[in-house]
Amino acid sequence: MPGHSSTLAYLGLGGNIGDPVASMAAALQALDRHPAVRVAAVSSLYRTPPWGVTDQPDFINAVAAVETDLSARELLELCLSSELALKRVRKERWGPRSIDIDILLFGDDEIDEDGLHVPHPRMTQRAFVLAPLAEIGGELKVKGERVSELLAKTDQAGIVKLDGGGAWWRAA
Ligand code: A4P
Ligand code: MG
Repeated sequence: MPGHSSTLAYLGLGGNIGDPVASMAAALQALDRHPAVRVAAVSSLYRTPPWGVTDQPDFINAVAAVETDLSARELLELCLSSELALKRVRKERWGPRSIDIDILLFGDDEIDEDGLHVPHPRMTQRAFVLAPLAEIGGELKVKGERVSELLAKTDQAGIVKLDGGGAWWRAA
């Protein structure tokens, strides 16, 4: 399509029930199979202490960059539908919150609509988002500040980058 430009979006993935790595890998594979989405880069996996409600198991988190011709709203709907499909599959075995997918960034867009806020409003305070994001996009700016600088201001205690690099989602 001449003159058509796709958008580079960043997704935050996380889970702490069942087999979050398998769920996150399945979600990224499903997104990559969509004709209008290509997974362009994926961070390592990180084991992260629970943020917010701390009385729950550690999370596994990662960030993926996807190149897409979809609108932000369409991408959100695609993410939510693959979340739902995975939760439905996992529900019998492991419980309901095996995976969460957030749209962190959608190009340089600033979106404040019902049910869609981009950049993700809480991402600048969350080391479990910023650490994997810095790995694949440390030079990106969020509301004028570099991701690597935002990360340096957060509490990274207990966050562990797991070995194996960014290929984990293809193997599962
Ligand atoms: N929504 C609005 N904007 C967005 C966006 N940019 N991306 C709406 C995705 N969704 C967006 O999502 C509920 C609704 O938010 C969606 O249906 C969509 O219409 P949600 O993920 O259930 O909740 P939330 O409002 O996005 O909350 P938030 O802040 O993402 O909190 P969560 O998801 O409840 O947090 N600790 C660690 N270490 N690692 C984690 O991954 N995750 C959570 C869950 C808590 N603590 C964690 C982690
Ligand atoms: Mg969320």
